[in-house]
Amino acid sequence: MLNRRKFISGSALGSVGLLMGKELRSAPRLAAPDLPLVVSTWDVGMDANRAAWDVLSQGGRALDAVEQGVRVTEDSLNCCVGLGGNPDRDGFVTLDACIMDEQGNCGSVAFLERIKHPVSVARRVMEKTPHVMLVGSGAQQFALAEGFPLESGILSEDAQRAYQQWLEKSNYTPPEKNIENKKQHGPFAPTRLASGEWNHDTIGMLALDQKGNLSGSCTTSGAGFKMRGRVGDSPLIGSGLFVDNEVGACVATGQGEEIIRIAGSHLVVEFMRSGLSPEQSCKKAIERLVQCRKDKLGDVQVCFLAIDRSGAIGSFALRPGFTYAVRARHEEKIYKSASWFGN
Ligand code: SD4
Repeated sequence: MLNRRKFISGSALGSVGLLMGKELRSAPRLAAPDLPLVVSTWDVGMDANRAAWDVLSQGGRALDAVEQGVRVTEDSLNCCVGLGGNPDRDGFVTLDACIMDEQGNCGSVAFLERIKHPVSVARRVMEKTPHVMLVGSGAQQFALAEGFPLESGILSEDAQRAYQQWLEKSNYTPPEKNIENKKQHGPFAPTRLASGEWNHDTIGMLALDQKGNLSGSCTTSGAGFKMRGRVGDSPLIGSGLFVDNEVGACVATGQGEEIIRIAGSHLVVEFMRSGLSPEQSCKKAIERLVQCRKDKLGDVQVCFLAIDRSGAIGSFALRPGFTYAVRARHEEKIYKSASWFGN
């Protein structure tokens, strides 16, 4: 049963201050002269933000910033985003990404194999086709025609090791069916990594440029050892990402199936449209999920990160552990998000 007494209000969390070097609570609202601004999910967002900042600080466009920013993470061998990520259960890395600009233009790719920068392919879909989304071999064919190189498809060392380990049991257990985990930890058991951390196989980024225009991007290798062909929320406009220049923008990370069910990022933006702050809006979306799914949520994590058009930043997650990185003129910091289950 869900226990609402566990719901800790944002204001109570505000007094906790710095925790593990990360500041709890969302960043302060930035006055217009403090623009530009970029935020992204998880600690890996720090490096990605730097690349985005190079674009933004020179007066560049938010759209270019969010593309350049997450390309850094797609390139990195130190995290699971991009081709370095964990494969599906058949041993192939399949990538999902999307991008959206201040005019409602958007592009996305899903189930894309052997292409290093899905976010850039998504941008080409947006700019060079009459469509929003290309998937699988069609997306790869388009990428090749656009001059993206075909990569080897060989798994990274870490992914190879993880896959070999997974193959020992080949245990495909979608979170809501993970009975053992439920028995051990209750219906909202912690997520799966041996290290105890959520697997950061996704980065989502939102930027507000000097002109006050918003854009966002999201890129992922998706859930490790997923069924072949499985696509999560990350490439789905409205689920993994949504941008409305009149209101704000939101990006999601965590269990894609749950985020899709509530069209999470769009929902957060709509809450902002109704006058709620970014943090209140993220929190309302998590509440909606909890309300809809009750004890069906299994051991999943779901996290939202949002900014409004004036530069206010907010986040909220289902469970503790979600972090996000902020880069603005006077700050470069990782924040720890509040969550439904406290911190
Ligand atoms: C997915 N939302 O494919 C992604 C996974 C994720 O941190 O965000 N992992 O469901």
